[in-house]
Amino acid sequence: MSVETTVTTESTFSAERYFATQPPPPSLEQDVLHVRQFVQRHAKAGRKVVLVTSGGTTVPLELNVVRFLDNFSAGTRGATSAEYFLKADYAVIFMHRQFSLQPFSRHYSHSTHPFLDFLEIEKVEPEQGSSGDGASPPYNITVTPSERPQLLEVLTAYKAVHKEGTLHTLTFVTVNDYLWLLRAVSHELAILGRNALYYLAAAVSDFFLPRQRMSEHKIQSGKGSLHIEMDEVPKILKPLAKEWTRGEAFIVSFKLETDPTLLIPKSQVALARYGHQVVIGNDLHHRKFQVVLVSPRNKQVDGDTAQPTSEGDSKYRVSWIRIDLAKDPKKEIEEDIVGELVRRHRRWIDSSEA
Ligand code: 9Z3
Repeated sequence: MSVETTVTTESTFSAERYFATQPPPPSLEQDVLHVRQFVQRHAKAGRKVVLVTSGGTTVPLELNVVRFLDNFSAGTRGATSAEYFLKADYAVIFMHRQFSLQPFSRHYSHSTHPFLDFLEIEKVEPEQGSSGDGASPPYNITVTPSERPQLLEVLTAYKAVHKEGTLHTLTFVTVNDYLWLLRAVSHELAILGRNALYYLAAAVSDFFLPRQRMSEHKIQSGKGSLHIEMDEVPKILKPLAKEWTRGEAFIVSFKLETDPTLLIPKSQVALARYGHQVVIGNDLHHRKFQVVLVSPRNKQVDGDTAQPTSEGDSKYRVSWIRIDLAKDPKKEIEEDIVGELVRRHRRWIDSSEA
């Protein structure tokens, strides 16, 4: 079966029209209730809260879904960054694609580092003279010595986060789940004003098939090519920045390109269009060791350290973050990205208090 897709730009949905015509996910109310409790608890404690979105959204082609389009993302950026935000004492709402990587457990992903490979079975010899009580198993499970230091570090951080209740997880699958959740969470985060940070690393579909035009059952093959006309997903960043967060929250979005020369101009276009604080440009093949932060020049937030740059439009500040994986293979670029954003967010909060 060959699939041909057509995109018609006239069919761009506004956010309002989108939410008036596309149904909310069934678990929305419950999800929002839990987010509200989480946000209120941390607002009371005076803690900053970050919403991290992570993983790719899908676009189902049928109501009884057999086929769907997917957006590329393993969830590494989001899951790794969430850990660094937790380390920086943020409470984290981790909104991720079901089954994509999660903070802490990402270190033991079944495909790259399966934990069963470094567990060992040790036979326990019964003590002399004891006949064994039959209650304790004759085996111990131990961790391969070379894996212990890392496991201890991950496990200690994981247990501390659990004890403090600073991580709340939400799940989406489709772009529709994502949009409804993002709007609802932003309403809950509004009570935090400038103490809220958005870190939008999820790879979000640009096109979708409205429910009203979806086939109920599996699309049948055998009739030649398949033509699907999709509508444009509303540009949600604009209402997010201007209305839902009332211009108070610090919003960071990601721009993914495969042509690196487009990173800075496309990031500038996004800032001009949506009016938020930072776009992080990353290209598919270099994303693990270089990204570019583009933001509107703002003396209060940039401080005097902002260096003039020859790249791009002078209305924007452009700063690259690069790491050298050959020198330090364990280094994660997210550590530096989060470190820089935490500093900028601090200045953003201080600039309103000044
Ligand atoms: C990103 O650019 C993320 O950094 C990646 C992370 C998806 C590249 P991984 O999870 O990958 O570490 O494997 N996210 C945003 C992608 C996106 O959909 N951006 C939109 C765009 O580029 C704007 S919201 O137009």
